[in-house]
Amino acid sequence: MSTPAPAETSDPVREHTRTGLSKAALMQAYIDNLFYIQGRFREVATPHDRYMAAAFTARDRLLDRWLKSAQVFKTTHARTVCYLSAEFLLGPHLLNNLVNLGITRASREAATEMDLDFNAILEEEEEPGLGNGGLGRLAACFMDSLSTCQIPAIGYGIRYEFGIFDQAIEDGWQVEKSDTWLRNGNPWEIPRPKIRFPVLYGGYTQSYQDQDGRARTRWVPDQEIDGMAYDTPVLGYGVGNVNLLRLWKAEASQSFDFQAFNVGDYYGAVHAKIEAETISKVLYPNDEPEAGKALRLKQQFFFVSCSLQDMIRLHLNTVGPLETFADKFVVQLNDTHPSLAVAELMRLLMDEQGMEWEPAWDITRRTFCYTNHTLLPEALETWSVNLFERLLPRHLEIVYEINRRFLDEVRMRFLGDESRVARMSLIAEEGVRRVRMAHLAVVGSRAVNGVAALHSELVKTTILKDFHDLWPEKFHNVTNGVTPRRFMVVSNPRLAHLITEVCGDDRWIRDLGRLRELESHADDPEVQARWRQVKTAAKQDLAVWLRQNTGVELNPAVMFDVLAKRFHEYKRQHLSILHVIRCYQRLKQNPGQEMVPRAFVFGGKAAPGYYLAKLIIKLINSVAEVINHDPQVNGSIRVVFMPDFNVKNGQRLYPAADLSEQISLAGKEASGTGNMKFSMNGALTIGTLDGANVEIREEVGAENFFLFGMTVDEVRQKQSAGYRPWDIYNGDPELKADIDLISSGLFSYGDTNLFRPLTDHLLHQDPFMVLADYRAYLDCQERVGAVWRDPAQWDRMSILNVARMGKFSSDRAIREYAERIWQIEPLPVALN
Ligand code: NBY
Repeated sequence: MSTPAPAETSDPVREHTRTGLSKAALMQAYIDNLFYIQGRFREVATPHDRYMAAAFTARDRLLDRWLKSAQVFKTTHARTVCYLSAEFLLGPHLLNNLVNLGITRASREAATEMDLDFNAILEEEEEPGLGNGGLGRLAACFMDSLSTCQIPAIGYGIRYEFGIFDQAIEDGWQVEKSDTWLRNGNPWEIPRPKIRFPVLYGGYTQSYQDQDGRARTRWVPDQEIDGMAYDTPVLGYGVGNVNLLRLWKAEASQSFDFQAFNVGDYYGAVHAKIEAETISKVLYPNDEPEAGKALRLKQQFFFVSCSLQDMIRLHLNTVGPLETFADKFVVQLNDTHPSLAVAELMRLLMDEQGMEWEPAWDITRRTFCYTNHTLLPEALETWSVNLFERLLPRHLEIVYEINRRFLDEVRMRFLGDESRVARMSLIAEEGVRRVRMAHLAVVGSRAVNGVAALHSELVKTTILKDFHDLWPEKFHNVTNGVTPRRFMVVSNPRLAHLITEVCGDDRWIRDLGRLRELESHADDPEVQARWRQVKTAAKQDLAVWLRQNTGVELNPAVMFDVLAKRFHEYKRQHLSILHVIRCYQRLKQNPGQEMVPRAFVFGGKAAPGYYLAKLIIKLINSVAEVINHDPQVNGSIRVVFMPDFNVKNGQRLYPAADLSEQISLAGKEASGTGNMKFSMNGALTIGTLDGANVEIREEVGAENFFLFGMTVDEVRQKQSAGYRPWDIYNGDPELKADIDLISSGLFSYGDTNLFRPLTDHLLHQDPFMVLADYRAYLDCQERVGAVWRDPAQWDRMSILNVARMGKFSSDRAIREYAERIWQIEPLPVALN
């Protein structure tokens, strides 16, 4: 038995040091780890040494629970969720693990007693940025909730050596810097050099007959690389359950390597090694697919193949025959990025395990479920048949065969409807032939879901309508959620304490519906005063950080109006900057006028190749430069761009926001999750009827939400009537003045061309209808200002927002997946 040392050791001091949760045990553990792992005395330890010693101290306590969980899962043959995702945007581990272990206070006290700066130790951690935005962060929230909800699970993904780039702002422009998160070592992962699988690419296929005379296919690849596992334990909050996040690193195949060495080709062998390692080298920094990137397809196949081989190995080792594979595992595909898994499982079952098509297909279809995250047609992933064939010839054959059988079914059901057949085919035939990954995912899955109610409806009626006609029962909604541990307890401890005090206990942390207790205190002046103090303190913290990192000073007494998310035209950061420009012009024209003072805070990264998104960042910084230095404005408006919006910086932002901007064009944002994070921290939302905004408004009440803008239907009508942004510009003098001010060169040192690509695009195309919603947005901002003038009213609304956010815990989302989609029950692991 691989029980950890403590249970068996006869040395009580040692036992205590590795697993004990008291202040004394933590102090001893820290000193031991500093000495035995970092090889340092306290006198000469660097800040990084101190962080590592603290991290190992937390990790020891996770490992103890992890082994217990593994034993329980193994002996009970537990049904297991495998969450396949190309991204896991985890954020810093240390404080989150201390919270989930329940030892934050003891750790803080231990640090104080040893004369260590606890916050400085936390700050030292470099976050693993293995994701782009919402999709990757959702996977991380789900890992936290899977463990907290006691669902046995494995997260499978890629251990990118370079995660999402670090963003710097130079002369107002975004500049990308490489993210070297592994440079100083990663104390949270455990390398598993023996858990390693070959991954094959290229070559050709052959037909042959097996011993029983059955026709079989053999794939003769021309490249083989290895995937090696790195495991990170993920502990749930206040439970003994620890799940596994298993990320794959690409390495040169050992067998390939030996071959090359044997023929004396030393340089060739080293070259092959470098080439193999590029596969997990870097995360693609796009939040939409980039066409034709062979390395990206290789990455997808790489982690999918390793993960499925690992699952088959686990199944054969524990349960037995593969016929029961779909009873043991359910595999959730996080978008189409892992959808090659459908073809790869078929290949493994048939070519490697000798199964026939029908039983293999039956298992495959019972194993997978697929989550869609986008409605934008340009963001639906496709791969050219040529590239697909060159890298994965065997999988293309399998895709063709799945398609042949599938289209027969469609023809049978919809006699004579050949245009439907063409629409539904896994292969798009117009132009260069392409494989439609979403169609592969739907055909190969037993459940398909969208990520908010509106989005799931639109999935059924637009992009996947034909599939919904065929299999209505396959379609589900599971509205996204976020983890209240990281986004409330970890990032906003003052608010968490206040809530615990007002609610009477801290059970809300695992049962977020209990926040409803706050409702009856929403009008209590004393609670309101404390609520306001908590918000102001968070704003002070943010102001200090922003001053140190950007030089811009904010007054914590003014409204913090925050827009932070990836930069994309559909998210309409430019709508917000038009409002900023409007406020500025009003002040200039009428200096004496009463205006609610605001600090506009922006944050977010743009894909490095997305020119317009980067130009919008430049515009924000240019507007900030002018406004912040205009003495006539006298501090009533300030604009600041927070560089490098990532999980760590998000945690500084959410607690400090008064107003949360969720202003995408209706029908474009699948769900949004930042909207939930802001609202949970007491920000009021100004937003459109898009994504999860709709449900947030339903929950908090229409009177506690600032709604503006066209509905999905109105957007459609306007588009089909022929949308003419130019007419709107000419019909609204204020709008015209705002755009003209940009064109005038005021924000670009007289250069009237710098922002022209943006203004021209708005005036003549405006695909996301910024101009159409401009007036409604300004009017709504007026209502925001009016409420702000009445602090008691604002505080009441803020308290009610938090009180009614229970639905948006990722625990609720995970329970819905578990019950409706995965058919899996919680399996508690005792906490000793
Ligand atoms: O997923 C986001 C949606 O835009 C957002 O509305 C939703 O709340 C969130 C979670 O469901 N999508 C997203 O973040 N997508 C990506 O980051 C992404 C990354 C890579 C690629 C495509 C999308 N890619 O094809 O490479």
